[in-house]
Amino acid sequence: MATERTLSIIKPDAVKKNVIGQIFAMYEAAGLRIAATRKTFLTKAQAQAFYAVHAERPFYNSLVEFMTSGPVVVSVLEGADAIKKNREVMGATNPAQAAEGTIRKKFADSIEANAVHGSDAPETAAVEVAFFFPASEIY
Ligand code: IDP
Ligand code: MG
Repeated sequence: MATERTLSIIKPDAVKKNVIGQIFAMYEAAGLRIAATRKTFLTKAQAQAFYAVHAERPFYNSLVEFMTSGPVVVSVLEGADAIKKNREVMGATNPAQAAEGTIRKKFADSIEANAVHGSDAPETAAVEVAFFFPASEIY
């Protein structure tokens, strides 16, 4: 299995719940290393750009509002098969469908306020990692 990097965002709902450490522990228990991390507060322009792929979706404006409603924690996770492994530990987009033991089952409130973001493929992971971190800040 290839060593990969993927982007995680702990979303405003989970940051408000004070569960950053619990989510980091779930990444680490899944064999993912935190290669870079930063707490930040997305501007509207940043949230719009990050989710530009969803611009035509009915939930886009609401998603941008939500993602700018409080601070987030952006991280680069690294490990064998990291992109897929992170999607597994995250759980389904809709927490009502998320498996037991996943981050979204444990911490998500709704299909929108669903605790975490994770890149979905190698191409998007590369773009999303570079969106937040220069190579010199990833270890
Ligand atoms: P993902 O985060 O599991 O990859 P995507 O389909 O890429 O899910 O959607 C991006 C984000 O948009 C979701 O994590 C969630 O916050 C929000 N979202 C997705 N579908 C809906 C919806 O039907 N209503 C409201 N928000 C949604
Ligand atoms: Mg997605």
